[in-house]
Amino acid sequence: MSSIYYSMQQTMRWFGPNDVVSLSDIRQAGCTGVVTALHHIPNGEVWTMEEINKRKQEIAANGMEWAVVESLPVHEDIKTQTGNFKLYIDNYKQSIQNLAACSIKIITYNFMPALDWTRTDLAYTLPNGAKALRFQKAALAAFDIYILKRKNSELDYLPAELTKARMLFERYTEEEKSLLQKNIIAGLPGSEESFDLTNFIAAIEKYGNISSGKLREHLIYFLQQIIPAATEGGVKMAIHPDDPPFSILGLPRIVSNTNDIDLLFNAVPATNNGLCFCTGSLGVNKNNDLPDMIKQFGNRIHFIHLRNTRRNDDGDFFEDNHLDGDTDMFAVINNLTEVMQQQKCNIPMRPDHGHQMLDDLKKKTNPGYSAIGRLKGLAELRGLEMGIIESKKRSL
Ligand code: DNO
Repeated sequence: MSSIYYSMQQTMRWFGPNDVVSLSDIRQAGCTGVVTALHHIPNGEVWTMEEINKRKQEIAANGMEWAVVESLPVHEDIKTQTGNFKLYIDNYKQSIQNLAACSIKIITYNFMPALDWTRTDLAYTLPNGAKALRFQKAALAAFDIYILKRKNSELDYLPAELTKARMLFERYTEEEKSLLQKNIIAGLPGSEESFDLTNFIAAIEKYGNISSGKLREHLIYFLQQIIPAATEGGVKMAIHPDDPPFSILGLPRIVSNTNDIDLLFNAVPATNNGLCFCTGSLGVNKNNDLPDMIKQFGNRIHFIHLRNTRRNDDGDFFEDNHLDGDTDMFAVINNLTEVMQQQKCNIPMRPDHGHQMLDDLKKKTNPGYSAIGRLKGLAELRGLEMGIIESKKRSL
């Protein structure tokens, strides 16, 4: 075996100049790459080379590179194939071309209807006092049935879930009700949309006639349009899986498991049509065998999010320490290491989320994206990867 050993490029997400975590903090955490987006450009508009270069230079001035775009947003009209979707697809292609011309060659995006990632509790206190993000199914049901009052929503839950949701809702104070609503629909960090109750109802009504089969057709159409432009520019597109990986609030979800992902790759075979392998999202479904998925989709994994969750039998989960939880992080990194040697590349990885802990408990932080929790996660993951690589090298 050659002496070059490929390993994950360490990166962190940065929400731009207004982020409380600075580029210097990210560099001190040991990162060489930054994951960011032009959040100030409205969804659907073209990212110009001028704006891209400005951001790129700011990162370079801090001694790092803009390694991955996360996200280049897919306009809701594209997902529903209504309104100006053709124009938005053209604009999307143009943004891909502009990014390619600026040498930024990995783009993450998602195709989740209306909402991006969803949690019900952003300050779940762990026994050690740190705070984690949590998804509680009964809380989501309580929001759905009693706050959103979605038509026929009761039909989506089991009798035991309905009872739990009612009991929970009856216990909520007014303040807790509005916090729950805000957590679910106001938009978590990085989300492309933010809603109040009225416009959220309008947004989900647009999906009234869109089954998961239809949504998949829309995604495949979108891929057929954009992947040739990506291939031409040498850009790797990395779709982010659904988080959580199941349907919520009656909305279809189509990137949740091996079968879903396989359908997309079979429909549009170019390997530029790839995946952001997010262990935190996929790991919530106990039927997803993550180490196995890495083997199966190895040549399509263009970006990695490492995070661990712990679920219970009710369908709830919370974000555990990066090395604890239901995902076997050793097996995940071990298989990713194999993939990188086969593909002969260093795949960028970011520690996805982290607990709010230590000094960050006193600060106003972006939920999931505080500095110290991510620093801890990254340090642990980096150590685990080094151990795996060194043991492979030394046993040769
Ligand atoms: C949550 C993130 C998501 C992700 C987007 C990608 O922390 O993983 O916001 O960035 O879904 O488009």
